[in-house]
Amino acid sequence: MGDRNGGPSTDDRRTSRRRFVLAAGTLVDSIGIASCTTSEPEREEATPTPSPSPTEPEPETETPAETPEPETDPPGEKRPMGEKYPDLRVVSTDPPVAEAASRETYTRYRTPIGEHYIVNHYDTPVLDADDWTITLTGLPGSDAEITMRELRREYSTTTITHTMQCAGNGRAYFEPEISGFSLSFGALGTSEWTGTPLRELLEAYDADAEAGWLMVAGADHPAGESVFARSIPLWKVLEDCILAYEMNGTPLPLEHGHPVRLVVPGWFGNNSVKWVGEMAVTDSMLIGEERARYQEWQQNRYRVLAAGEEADHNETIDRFDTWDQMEANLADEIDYAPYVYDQPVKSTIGHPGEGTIRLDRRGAEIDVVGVAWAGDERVERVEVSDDGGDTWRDAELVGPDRGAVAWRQFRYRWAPDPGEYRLVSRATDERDRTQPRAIAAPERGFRAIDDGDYPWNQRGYGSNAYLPLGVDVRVER
Ligand SMILES: Nc1nc2c(c(=O)[nH]1)N[C@H]1C(S)=C(S)[C@@H](COP(=O)(O)O)O[C@H]1N2
Ligand SMILES: [Mo]
Repeated sequence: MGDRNGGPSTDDRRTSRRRFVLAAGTLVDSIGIASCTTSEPEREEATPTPSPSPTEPEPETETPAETPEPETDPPGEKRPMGEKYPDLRVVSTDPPVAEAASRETYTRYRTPIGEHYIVNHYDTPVLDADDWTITLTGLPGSDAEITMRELRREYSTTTITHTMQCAGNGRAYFEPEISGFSLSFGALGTSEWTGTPLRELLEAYDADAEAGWLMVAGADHPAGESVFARSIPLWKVLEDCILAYEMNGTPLPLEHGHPVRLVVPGWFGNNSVKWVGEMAVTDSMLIGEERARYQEWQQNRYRVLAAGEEADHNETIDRFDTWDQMEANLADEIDYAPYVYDQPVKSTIGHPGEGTIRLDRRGAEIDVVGVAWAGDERVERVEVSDDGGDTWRDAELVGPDRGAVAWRQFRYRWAPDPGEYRLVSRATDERDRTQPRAIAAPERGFRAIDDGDYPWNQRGYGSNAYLPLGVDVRVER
């Protein structure tokens, strides 16, 4: 891919077309795709790239798409999504929703802005950073108005590499079909988010560290519509949440929350409220009359509801791992429907994608590469299967290790004979929890967990089942 923006970048590091030497065990930003090319069916006669033999040094592989980040000088430019983000597959234009169009996104460590999914429930607001303020209430003293200048100048600046995934990623694989944005594998990305640690800000205003929750609300709702707001437990806010104003070293693009968004590391994307306008320290989650217009997205929408269940409203809960809540619900240890918070362990193959691979000689190897993440937990292991999950082989964890909330890359050297394969990957986290097999039928409810499957749920949230995420590959010689 070329330089779409034409003009020179402000940051040479981003535009320099770095080359990465691929050697076994070397940490690379982009895992090279060795040996073979995946060709579209109609381009089958394309000459395959010669395969290196294992004893020869591997060729230098250019990063497939070191695309420059789009120019996003505040307040940025609002353009049709398909035009502004040609590497995304547009799922909806009103509101704007788009996911990574190609699995190649998951061969790279850092997701370029142009390949990072977008999920907006309302139209993208255009806000002016220069006179933007965040109202902070629920303090022992008087309410505060925080300017962008204060956020940038008066506290330390932190950068977090965070793997964000929409709770609806994988919704397209639910049967019966679920209405709502039909996202498959691409509502997932890992960016570097830079901003102010909320701990410092809250301490500066003497916020009560014993209060249970922080309410964070976006400014994107049209008049009269429910406010996009989330209640985040204060322990998590104080641990690692930031108010971010940069993404991958550039000012936040409009669609990603310009001028400021919350980032809740490791948790599903719905928690990372964009266009933050209001925050309040509270004793309970958003509930009751007082903030009636703020509750929809906290109490009703982002809940894992089995068929026929209704969302109950709660003042407080004490488990935040989404999968733990599902298990606890099944075991009758909790009586509330799970809230969508921490992400369960999952992996996604980046290469090869669906299609035909030509081998140029017997024994040629294909690198099966991808990413694996587990929310607040570390990934312990990734396995790959070429027979739809009947037999498994360990993949290597490679590339940067930036802590639990950022994905790991994996690589498996595959030496297939000609034939047809269903490639799948399965990750396991540090608590030995692994990906379920398939998405169960609605009738199974949360009992699906006992069968090794993922529970079907009304809004198609949170699936980490490995089978539907697999790729069909045909190998020819
Ligand atoms: N104010 C506001 N914040 C929001 C949303 C929204 O619609 N409004 N969408 C949420 C959802 S569902 C997701 S998955 C992430 C997506 O962030 P991204 O578009 O930067 O990838 O933002 C979250 N924050
Ligand atoms: Mo989402």
